[in-house]
Amino acid sequence: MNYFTEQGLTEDECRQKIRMKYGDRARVMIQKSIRIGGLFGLFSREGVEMTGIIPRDYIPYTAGSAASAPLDFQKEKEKVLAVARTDKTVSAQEKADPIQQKILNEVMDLKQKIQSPSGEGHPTLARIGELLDLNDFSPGYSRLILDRLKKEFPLEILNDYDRVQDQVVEWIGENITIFKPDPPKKLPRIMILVGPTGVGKTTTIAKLAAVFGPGNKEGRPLSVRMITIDNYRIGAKLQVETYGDIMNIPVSCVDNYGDLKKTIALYSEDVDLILVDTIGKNPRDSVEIAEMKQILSGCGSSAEVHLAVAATTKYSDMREIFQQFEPFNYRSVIITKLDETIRVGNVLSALADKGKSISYITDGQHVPDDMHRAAVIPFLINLEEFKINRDKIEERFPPI
Ligand SMILES: Nc1nc2c(ncn2[C@@H]2O[C@H](COP(=O)(O)OP(=O)(O)OP(=O)(O)O)[C@@H](O)[C@H]2O)c(=O)[nH]1
Ligand SMILES: [Mg+2]
Repeated sequence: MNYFTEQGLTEDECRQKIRMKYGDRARVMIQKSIRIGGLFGLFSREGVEMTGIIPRDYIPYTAGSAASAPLDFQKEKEKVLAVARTDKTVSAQEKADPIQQKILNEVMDLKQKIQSPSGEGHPTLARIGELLDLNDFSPGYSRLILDRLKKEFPLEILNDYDRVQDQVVEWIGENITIFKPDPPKKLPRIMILVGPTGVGKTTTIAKLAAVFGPGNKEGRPLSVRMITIDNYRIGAKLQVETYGDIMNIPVSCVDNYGDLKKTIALYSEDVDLILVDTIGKNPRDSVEIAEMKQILSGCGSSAEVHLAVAATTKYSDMREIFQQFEPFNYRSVIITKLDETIRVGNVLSALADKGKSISYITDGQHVPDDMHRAAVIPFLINLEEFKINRDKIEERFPPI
């Protein structure tokens, strides 16, 4: 009983109480603010609690007070320091003394704070974690960002929230890869779109046909042809043919390797670009995927395959789609239906996990206006609740 804990409404009141009870030699080791009095937390008042020790040669004023046994101050100090140094668990006897245990806990707590200069639990990290969650980034993606912050940023920089979040935005941008097509070795360039059902493949094929063909703003309108492998569904065939009629672009429908090969050979004479639309596939049906791959091999090895996925797809499904369409050896991903979601962390996490690049984004049903070449900036400016320094990111991620 060489330790004491006293409370008072003010620091002076508490110290006076200690002096009265234990004399001038009582040493206060821990002082903290507490709520005193009240009922169930109501009507309580601000107060002070002091915990400390009385040196061993002190003889207490009052018989029966908490300081009745002499304390080997040096020994106790060594004991506390030993625990702090080695993390050793205190013995049962030591644990039995609640005040001593309290002091040890405080010391351990301080020690832990000193030993975690990496900023573990720092409010800036907590806020960045919240924002990444809010934007639907995967837990793995968030963990990589937070670990990198802890590793690369000392505490004084973590205190500067704006600087840290600017850096996070930049890292997110660096993780986005934009597809750069190789200059075609020979014409025609063949682009094939594969993907799950209903993601917008046919609409995107029509948008591409319009942008490269009659609506080409980057040079002369290219000579474009559309081929659909979707020969079975009347509606699907009609859909492509209607787009073809409107744009005055010839459309062919085929359903096997031989016919596809012949059609490509026929067009190869005088065409710049062939766009191949495919039937939407259930990514889990590996037999259907293998059949489609066999038919598409009729396009030749120089054909560029692009995988279309809707931005609304959840992260785990998106990873599975990326995996299941791997047999097509797709060169890039087209993100469709960006207008139907405000959060893109799911998309960006899955792309980063699988190291995939993006070639186009589509954000509406209008042909051809709602399709754009992929770029980093639109993804960053749409991040929710991140403050975006537009000039800075535009300088950092110029259009390709
Ligand atoms: N909101 C929105 N809707 C889109 C977008 N792209 C396509 N759509 C719509 O999505 C629906 C399906 O589009 P399709 O182009 O037929 O999709 P698909 O992938 O060819 O479908 P399947 O051939 O059946 O696999 C249509 O109603 C389109 O108008 C987009 O970027 N945003
Ligand atoms: Mg279709």
